[in-house]
Amino acid sequence: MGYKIAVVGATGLVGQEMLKILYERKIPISELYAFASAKSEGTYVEFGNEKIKVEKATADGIAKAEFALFSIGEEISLELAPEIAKKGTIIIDNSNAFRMDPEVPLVIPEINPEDLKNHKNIIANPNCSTIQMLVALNPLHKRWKLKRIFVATYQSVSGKGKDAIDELLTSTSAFLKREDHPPKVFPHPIAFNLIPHIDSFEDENYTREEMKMVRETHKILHDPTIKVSPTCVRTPVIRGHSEVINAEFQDDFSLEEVFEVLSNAPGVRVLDEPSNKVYPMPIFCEGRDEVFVGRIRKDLFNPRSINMWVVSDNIRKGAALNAIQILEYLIK
Ligand code: 2RA
Repeated sequence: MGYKIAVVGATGLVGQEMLKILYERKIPISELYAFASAKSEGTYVEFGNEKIKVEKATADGIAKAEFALFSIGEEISLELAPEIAKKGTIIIDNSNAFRMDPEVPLVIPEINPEDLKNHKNIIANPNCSTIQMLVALNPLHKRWKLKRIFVATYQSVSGKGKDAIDELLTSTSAFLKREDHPPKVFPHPIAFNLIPHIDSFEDENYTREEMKMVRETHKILHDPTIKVSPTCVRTPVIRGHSEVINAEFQDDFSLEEVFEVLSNAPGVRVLDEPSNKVYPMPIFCEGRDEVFVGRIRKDLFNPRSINMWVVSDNIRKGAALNAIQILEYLIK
């Protein structure tokens, strides 16, 4: 017994991670389809020891599957997903296309799996920077109620895809050889630099990436009163997003209680032994499922606030793994 599953965007970083995780977690599959844009048609992707031929993403093709994991970009999701959903396929979409649609559940399985009950064949996967922030904060929110979040992200280039990784590597090498390497993927050189600009600018000079963190937090926690103050920054790191978080709660707590709650929280791993130089870092989180939390300490001037440093593999828990955990809920 198994399910007919399609990975749509199978040649991208997230699509390939989805195939890897489907295999690792032994998801029961009777037929596996790989779809991508026309330029990858006829190429092959790996699934365990098998090679799967990539088909061009079309509504009729994808509708052969019972479940379709989409990571092919907002435009194609908007074009294909509604039609495929009408044909009965359940879509878990990793793009921004449907996240704020009131008819579409936006789900982090550790937090709001009950929202899956009311899906209408499209479910949205949240943005990577929101997922890791909320996996770390929700257990504390359940105990002491969040009032305000200040967050600064340090996002790796892989969040922008394979071309962005290539740009980091080639521009780093060019920089070391003192050669010119004008940026194509990023708005400024990324090698040996930080770019406080991810996605386009919206109202009030916040970026779309920053506003995703605000709006998605409100939707997932069902609480539009939580004040979220984000700044998103691209860093010359290949994989793994990091976040500095200062969170203020409504009720009193001790630091020992925070450690206890986080140590027992689903999907969280506390790495916090400053005297032994133990704290999360992106190079050690690559390929791991957990959201890593460290540098946990009380705010010096506000006893109801804490500071922490949160790191996670943005391609895995920030995208592919979260989608497959949603799938696991649906087939359970
Ligand atoms: C990024 N958040 O890191 C995006 C990917 N979804 O660019």
